[in-house]
Amino acid sequence: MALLKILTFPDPRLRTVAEPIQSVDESIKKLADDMLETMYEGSGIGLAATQVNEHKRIFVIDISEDKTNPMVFINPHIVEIIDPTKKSYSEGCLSIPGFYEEVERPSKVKASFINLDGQKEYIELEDLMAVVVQHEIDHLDGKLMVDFISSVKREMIRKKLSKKRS
Ligand code: QAP
Ligand code: CO
Repeated sequence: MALLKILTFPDPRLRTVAEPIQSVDESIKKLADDMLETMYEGSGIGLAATQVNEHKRIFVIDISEDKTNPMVFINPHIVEIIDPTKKSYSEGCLSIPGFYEEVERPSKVKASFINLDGQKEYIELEDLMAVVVQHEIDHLDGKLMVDFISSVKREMIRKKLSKKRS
């Protein structure tokens, strides 16, 4: 296992659109392992490959209280918006350390993804799982939670994080 370096907003590499994964081989399993270690080390609940400068369509999450439920999503898609009613959640991001902002997203969605055994899965998501999965898929498309807040707030965050060294 290895810790990976997390890119910080406004690093332009966070805007890269990630490429689909062709086969779930050992290099992908190692990447997933390293991403989980990096996410736990940063006390995160979700981390997308884009954030560690690997532009492949994979993210890891663990929303369990005791951090014992790692999940790996490969080539994820939102296949259906089951309940389009927007729900607001105070989101954080390991690439935007120290800032939490309210973001509205559809409250219930159906997602598909490939698991580490290379099999396709479908799951219905609501509550925090729906929020985190939509947030992580956005990363793979080069989108960040700050894209959904006011430009005044976004520029303030950009200025504060630009002054810090990473
Ligand atoms: C995405 O984000 C998420 O500012 C995952 O100083 C989180 O794990 C989506 C973190 C919440 C929706 C709701 C943030 C750690 C972790 C920070 C994270 C920080 C340390 C963020
Ligand atoms: Co994030």
